Amino acid sequence: MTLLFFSEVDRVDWWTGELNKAAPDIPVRAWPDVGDPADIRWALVWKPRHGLLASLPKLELILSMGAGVDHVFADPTLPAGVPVTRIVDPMMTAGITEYVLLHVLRYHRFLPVLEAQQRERVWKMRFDLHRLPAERRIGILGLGVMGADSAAKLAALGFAVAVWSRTEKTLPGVARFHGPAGLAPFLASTNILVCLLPLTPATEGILCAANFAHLPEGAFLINAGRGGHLVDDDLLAALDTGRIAHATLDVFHTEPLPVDHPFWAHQRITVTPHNAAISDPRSIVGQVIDNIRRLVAGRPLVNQVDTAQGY
Ligand code: NDP
Ligand code: OXD
Repeated sequence: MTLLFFSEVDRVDWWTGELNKAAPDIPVRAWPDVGDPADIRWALVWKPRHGLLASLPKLELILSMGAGVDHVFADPTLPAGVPVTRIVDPMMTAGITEYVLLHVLRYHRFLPVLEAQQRERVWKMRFDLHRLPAERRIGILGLGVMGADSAAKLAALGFAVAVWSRTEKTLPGVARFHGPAGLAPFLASTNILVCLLPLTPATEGILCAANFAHLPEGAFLINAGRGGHLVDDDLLAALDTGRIAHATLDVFHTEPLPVDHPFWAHQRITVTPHNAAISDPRSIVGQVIDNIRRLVAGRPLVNQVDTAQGY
C-alpha cells in the first residue's frame, strides 16, 4: 500500500519529506521511481502525465495537489470510478486573496498609469483618476472557497462587489448573479473582472469577445482561474479597442508561457507565473494523509470532487 507523488514543477524532496514526517507508516514513492505499479494505491498529483494513472492497476484514490482538478480530468485515459479529491487549504485561499487584493488595488489606484508617468518623468497630480472604493464594481466569477474569501475581503474594504456562480447563493453585502442568464447583467456593471472559476467544459473560453462586449469600456481583467478560461486573441483585440484597459494573468493555456507569446511584451498585460497561490506541503499534507486514512477505514472522503460537474 504505497502513495505515489507526481509533479514536474514542485520541489519533490520538500513534499516527500513532509509526507514522511506526517505519516511515517505510509510508504511514498516519487515519480519516476514508481517501482511495481501494483503497489500504488493512492496518487498525489499535479498535472499527471497522460496514461500514468491508468497504468496503476490497484489505484483507489487520486488526490489533486491543487484546488483545481482540471489537470486530472484532462487525461483522456483517466481510470473511471476512482474518486478524486482536491485541496481546500486556508494558506492557499489566503494566497489567492492577497493576489486579488494586490491587483484590484493596483487598478483601483491606477498604478499602471502612474508608472507610465514615472517612466516619462511627468509630475502630474491625477485628480481625474480619483475613485471611491464604493464607486468600483469588482465582479468575481466563481463563488467557491476562493471567490467567497476575496469577495468578503473586498467588501470589507468598501468596494462594490458582485459575484457569479453556477447555482444561486447567499452572501451578505454583495450582489449575486448565477447561471448563464445572470452573466450578461453581472458583466454589465463590472469595472474590475476577477476570474476564480474552475476550468470545466461549461467555463472554458468564458473570457471571450462576446462576454467582454458586456463589460463597460476600460474594464480591467484579473485571471487567476485557468488559462483555458481566456481566449487569448480576444483579449488582445479587447485591449486594442480599449474595452479592456489592462489585464493581469496568472494562468495560461500553455505553462510555462512560451517565450514568443505576445502576452510577455504587451504594455498592458501583467504576467505572473501561476503563483497566485502556492501549494505548500506544510499546510497540505495533513488533509492528504487524512483522506488516505479515511479511505482505508471506509469513512467518507473530504473535498471529494463531483466528477459529473468536473469541479
Ligand atoms: P470551488 O469549487 O470552491 O468553487 C468554484 C466556484 O465556481 C463555485 O462558486 C461554482 O458555482 C463556480 N462555478 C463552477 N462552474 C460554473 C459555471 N458553469 N457557471 C458559473 N459558476 C460556476 O473552487 P475554488 O474556489 O477552490 O477554486 C477555484 C479555481 O481557482 C480552481 O479550480 C483553480 O482553477 C483556481 N486556482 C488557481 C490558483 C492559482 O494559483 N492561480 C490556486 C488555486 C485555485 P457553485 O457555487 O454554484 O457550485
Ligand atoms: C490550484 C492551483 O489549483 O495552484 O491549486 O492552481
